[in-house]
Amino acid sequence: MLLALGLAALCHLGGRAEPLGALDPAFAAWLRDAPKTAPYEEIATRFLEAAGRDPAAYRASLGALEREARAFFAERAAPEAAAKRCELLAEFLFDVRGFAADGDLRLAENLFPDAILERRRGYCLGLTLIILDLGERLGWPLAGGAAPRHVFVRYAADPPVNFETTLRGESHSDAWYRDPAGARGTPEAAPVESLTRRQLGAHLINNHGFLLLEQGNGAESRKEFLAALELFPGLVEASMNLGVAHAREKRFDDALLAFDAVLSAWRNDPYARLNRASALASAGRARDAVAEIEKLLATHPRLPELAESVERMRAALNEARAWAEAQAVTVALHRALAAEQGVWPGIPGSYFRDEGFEDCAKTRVDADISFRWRWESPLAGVPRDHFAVRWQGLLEIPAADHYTFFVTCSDGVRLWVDGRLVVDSWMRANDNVTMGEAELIEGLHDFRVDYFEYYGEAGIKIVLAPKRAEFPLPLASFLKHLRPAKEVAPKK
Ligand SMILES: [Ca+2]
Repeated sequence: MLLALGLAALCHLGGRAEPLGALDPAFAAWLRDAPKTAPYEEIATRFLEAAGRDPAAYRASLGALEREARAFFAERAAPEAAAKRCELLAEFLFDVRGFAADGDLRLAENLFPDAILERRRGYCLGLTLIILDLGERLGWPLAGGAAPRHVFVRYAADPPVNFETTLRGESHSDAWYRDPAGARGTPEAAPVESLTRRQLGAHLINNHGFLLLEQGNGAESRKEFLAALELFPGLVEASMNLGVAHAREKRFDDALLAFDAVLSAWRNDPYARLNRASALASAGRARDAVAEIEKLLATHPRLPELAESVERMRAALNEARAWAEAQAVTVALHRALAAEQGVWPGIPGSYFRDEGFEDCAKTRVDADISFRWRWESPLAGVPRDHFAVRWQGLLEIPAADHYTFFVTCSDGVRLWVDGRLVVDSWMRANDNVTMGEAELIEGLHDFRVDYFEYYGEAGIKIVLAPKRAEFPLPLASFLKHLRPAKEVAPKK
């Protein structure tokens, strides 16, 4: 798994590390006029100075590393072939010297080369800068390489050899970095290319800005994203980060413009679409947000961040009382997931040995929510009194209609559809008879029921009545769940 680079998302909240100061703009000014062959050591030195750090410590550590590397290569009759050299470099850095990749993008120590040398841990960009500096000292023709959201090392040879810092120096083809299948969310038609030194410097500024943004310093971060874009207008990551900075400060029009810039460079980029959809939802443009999610699902239904993002967006829409749109994003997500995983009847129920949903005894799939346990325990290992059940799965609505949930239970119950509380009767009562109503659109909805038994008789029964139907229907025919990895075969 590659480490993402400088990818800000609307979901991240800042402020856990020591506050960073803004970069001295002198660094960007120097990069603008620096010669094409400015040494990597000078880039690292000026970057550290601009960040208010001590470059002397970096240079001393790198000098020591260089001496060790020279001794290591001298013992091994240093080969001339690029691929072999890269293999030996990987062995030296990762096996002998113990360097490791650290995926935490919000940790400043993973970016600054002096801190990386001290900790022997860093993320792709910081590790790359160190290796470029070291390689240049050894007289090797190294350059930075860039794929979307990622920077790596390239040895200029025929053919060039790529050196993946986050995978212990493994060598992979450009096609591997491009990954058009989108399994890693790599945008279509995104280039894999070598970086000039100025472009590498722009990456450093962008990632420094990302740290500021994550710390909640939006104003200074935007200055750095703009400085990075001025040096390297094709730095799509900086446009993305700029959009996130705008969105967090509720300048949604500016944010949308920035995300559009990302999408024009990286067609169908799923993260730009997610950020766009979030910004639209936050701006109150619920229908446009749903349309954006539909587009995203068409190209990247398996994106790991998808479910969480949709849930957050749905919460925002529910809060704005855009009920239909909140349902629409959920139904769209489930349609895509169902096509991948399959939908099974029944709903998973987790049975707890307490009333507070803390001590789970068992999770099983229940065909219906219709139980009369009376004075008995619901299942082995769960007490007769003071227990709780949480059912969580899908509700398949066959046609848009006004639906009423009728619940009888002992004792308390709460019921949610697509994150919206529809039934709320959380109390001790042996004859708890309650109901709730909702306009529901067609499709697979999120469905959750929390139930607790206090004392005495226990049981719960839920039926569902569409306005058009003559009688309430058993819930069983509506209950579904996505097939998890491990599951017993469903009954019937
Ligand atoms: Ca009871």
